[in-house]
Amino acid sequence: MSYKASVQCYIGLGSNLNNPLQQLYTAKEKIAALPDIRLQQCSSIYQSQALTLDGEPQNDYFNAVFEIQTTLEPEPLLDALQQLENEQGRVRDKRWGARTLDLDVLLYGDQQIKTSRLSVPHIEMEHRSFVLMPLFQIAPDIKIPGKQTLKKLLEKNCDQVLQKVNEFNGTA
Ligand code: A4P
Ligand code: MG
Repeated sequence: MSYKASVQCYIGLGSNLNNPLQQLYTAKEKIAALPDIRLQQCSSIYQSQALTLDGEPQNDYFNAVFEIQTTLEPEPLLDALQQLENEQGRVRDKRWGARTLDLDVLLYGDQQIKTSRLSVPHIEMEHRSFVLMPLFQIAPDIKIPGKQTLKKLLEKNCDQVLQKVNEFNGTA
């Protein structure tokens, strides 16, 4: 990592294709190996039913959240994550379609970002217990800019069924 100031970020991981647990383990190794990123914390892995847009059934998802420190600006961070998605065989056919690996920028420091490529905080995160729960596990006091406390958001989404299924063997 260079001596540029680094920013604390949270990345959401999701997979529901081609051995999702292995996809997440591979993603962890690849993220930890990126030169401008330091992997600080990994949540447990949680399983949940796929949220879909078209009602077509999909395999269950496995989700997790990582805390990283990075010297990358927001869009170069997105580029690096999308390259990892591509390396793990991500095919973008339809929105919210099944995927080998999805890497979302949930939070980038305390910044609110709105560009053609990036909305941060991630636009859907406040409605998703499969994001809020793993985030709460590793950063219970984190502030989500422009939103209620994480605890309040979790209470609002408490009807979503989520099962903790695996660990990443502690921190990186
Ligand atoms: N983009 C904008 N903001 C961001 C951000 N904060 N992080 C843009 C990452 N990308 C961001 O994403 C489409 C475009 O969103 C990107 O090119 C980027 O410029 P994509 O990954 O290609 O497509 P997508 O993932 O299908 O769309 P979207 O809207 O990002 O979907 P989500 O929010 O990722 O939801 N059910 C369960 N149980 N668990 C899941 O993880 N995930 C989804 C997908 C649906 N159902 C799920 C889950
Ligand atoms: Mg995505």
